[in-house]
Amino acid sequence: MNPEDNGRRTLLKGALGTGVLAAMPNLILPALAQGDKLIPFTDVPENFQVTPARPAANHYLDTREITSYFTDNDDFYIIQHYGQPDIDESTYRLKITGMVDNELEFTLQDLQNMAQIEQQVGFECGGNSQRLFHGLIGNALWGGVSLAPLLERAGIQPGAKEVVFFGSDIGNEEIRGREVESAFARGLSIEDAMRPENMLALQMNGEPLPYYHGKPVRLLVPGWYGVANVKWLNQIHVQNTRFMGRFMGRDYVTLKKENVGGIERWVENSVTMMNLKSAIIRVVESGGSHRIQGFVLNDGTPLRSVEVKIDDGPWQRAEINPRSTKYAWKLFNFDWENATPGDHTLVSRVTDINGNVQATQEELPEKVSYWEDFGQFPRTIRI
Ligand SMILES: Nc1nc2c(c(=O)[nH]1)N[C@H]1C(S)=C(S)[C@@H](COP(=O)(O)O)O[C@H]1N2
Ligand SMILES: [Mo]
Repeated sequence: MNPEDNGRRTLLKGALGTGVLAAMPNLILPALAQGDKLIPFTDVPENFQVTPARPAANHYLDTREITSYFTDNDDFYIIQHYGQPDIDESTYRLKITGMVDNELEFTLQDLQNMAQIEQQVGFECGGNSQRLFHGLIGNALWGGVSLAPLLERAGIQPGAKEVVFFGSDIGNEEIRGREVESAFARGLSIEDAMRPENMLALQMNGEPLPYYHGKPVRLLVPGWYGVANVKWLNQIHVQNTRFMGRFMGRDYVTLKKENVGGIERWVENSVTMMNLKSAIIRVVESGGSHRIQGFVLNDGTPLRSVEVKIDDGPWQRAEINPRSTKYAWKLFNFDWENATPGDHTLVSRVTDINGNVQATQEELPEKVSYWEDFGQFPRTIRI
């Protein structure tokens, strides 16, 4: 029995007053039952080890071990660039400043007293990669307050262009020979900031936001790469210039060759919405039959299909977990009939309703840099 599923059941009952979701079978990626066997990938080095989350360290998932729809709070990946500030909740303040009619300040209690919303949101780090078997991913049920009404209450002034979200974590950056103190921050255009799905999360899977994940308040921009989801949020600033801090202008900047109005150019852009991506995370054998499992993440565009290809065989349709909501990750299953002993290569690809197909590495534009690694990911196993 998966303890997390248990927690989810309690939580859904409490939060929604219904057991509808909980009553749905957890048919995708159940914990390994007795007699089930994880088939080892031959592309995972023997010394590949995932350590539990620790203070002031990054953490990723061992994707072979994903067994539940919501990622456990203690296991959800962690990326923090400037350490982890420990914020005293009793003195915590969130300020809204800059080009607004009313500058506002909220205590944690103020935010907790507002109308609360809940959303399933999964995301990945823009630096997630095949090298980590795509372990920088997670999916959770987030609770908190909607962002747009707060910005409306502050009253964004004409001429404003950008909303900047500052975390309370501060690092020393050397910029052109000069040491400066800099807070983790990201900017959104006014239009992007006003998306109705953006929220300030106070809760994660029914618990107060954990320390590692931005306690007490973080921004969530559903459908975007993780870097947009500013943790330990303490200031929202409205301004009339683009924000060009490290995590907008220097890091999390993709480089690729693109056709720009008929001219081939090298283009750099800050990572924004998640690209359409799927990957195989494990193969389970049970009673002689094999099941290939994986995940999909994207910007929320509905999917048409996920397909799996075994060796040089045809693309075959996988089954997508029906409980997945718009911004949650989508887990998929493929029953592999008559798997023969020996070495095999497995790959998945996802197609959305607009007909966008996940590209192979070779089909991607030249040098989609380290950031945004969303090509097809062939895996090798031995049966
Ligand atoms: N304040 C702050 N927010 C942050 C970061 C950070 O270093 N500091 N890292 C970002 C990055 S790069 C990612 S991928 C996500 C990771 O969120 P998680 O650690 O809760 O999984 O948080 C984002 N928000
Ligand atoms: Mo990230």
